[in-house]
Amino acid sequence: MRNQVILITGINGEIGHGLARGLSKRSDTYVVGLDVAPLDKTLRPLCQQFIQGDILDNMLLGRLVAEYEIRTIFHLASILSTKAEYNPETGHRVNVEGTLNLLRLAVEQSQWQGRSVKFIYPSSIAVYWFPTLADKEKTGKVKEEDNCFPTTMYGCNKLYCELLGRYYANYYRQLAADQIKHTIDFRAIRFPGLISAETIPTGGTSDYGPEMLHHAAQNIPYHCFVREDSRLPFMAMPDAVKALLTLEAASNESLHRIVYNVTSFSPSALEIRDIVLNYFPDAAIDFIPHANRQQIVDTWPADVDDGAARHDWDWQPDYDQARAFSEYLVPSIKERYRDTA
Ligand code: AKB
Repeated sequence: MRNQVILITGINGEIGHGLARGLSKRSDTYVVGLDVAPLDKTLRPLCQQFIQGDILDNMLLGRLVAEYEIRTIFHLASILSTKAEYNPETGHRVNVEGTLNLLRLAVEQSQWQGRSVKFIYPSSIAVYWFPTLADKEKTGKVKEEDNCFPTTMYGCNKLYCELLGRYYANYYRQLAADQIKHTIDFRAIRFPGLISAETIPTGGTSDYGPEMLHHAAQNIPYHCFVREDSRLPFMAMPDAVKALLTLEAASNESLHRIVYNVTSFSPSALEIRDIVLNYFPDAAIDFIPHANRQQIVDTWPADVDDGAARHDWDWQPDYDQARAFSEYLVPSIKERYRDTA
């Protein structure tokens, strides 16, 4: 008998750390982690099996089908927006071809099991585009169906993979004589910038938020790569994990869409600096905008409308801006750097 498992790809990543911890609180979970890098030692107690490998390796994915009965896939493996801009073709291969491989694996699994496999996909605010700052400011909270004209490889990848998930869930092999009954139950969340106390982001456009805080806690001067007035939606990592687990657990009947916005707070970069200085008054933080990265930030939304998630699956962040810093980020980050600062 194969173990019934939850597969987390990219488990070593920022969301992966939080999700593995969140799932470990459930009694009946058997988590299989997959990552190109060796498993982070802090994750060892949280992951029943770990496979080091590449989501582009079809032989490896074939082994997963043979060895496990995968009930849910959290497909977190991705190359974030900034990193993908430095190598767009690699970004496309990992973000799109890798996702296609996992969608095919999920369909194959669902055929073996005779029931749908849940596929939970973290999309991003990177799918949105505003031509001018005036448009961005005038729109305020953007809805899921508006402004989806991404101008980064990562944003294009995320939008296309949302559509791929919808295809595999509802239209896969629609012309075949033997229509397959069960495929996948695809559900996606468009995440804002995420701030974790446990990990530091690598290669995202929204990284200035978490970087500023982590640098201050280590007494390292920080040159913020966006203007003071730059504004994006953000969320504390525990809320991102809450959103993934809540959406995964939601009944099919309650869901009226495949892709959902979620968010919590939308500070300007200057407001983040002021909050950070409040907790780390000696922090050296200045603003030296990187013109090209600034250009991306200016096209992303200042805020998103998460009304559909609140209506369909009772989404509600636990951490607003003040609580995120006072009760989660600052205490945990101070503890993390206690011996280094
Ligand atoms: C990035 O900045 O690339 C990510 C995101 C907002 O999707 N953190």
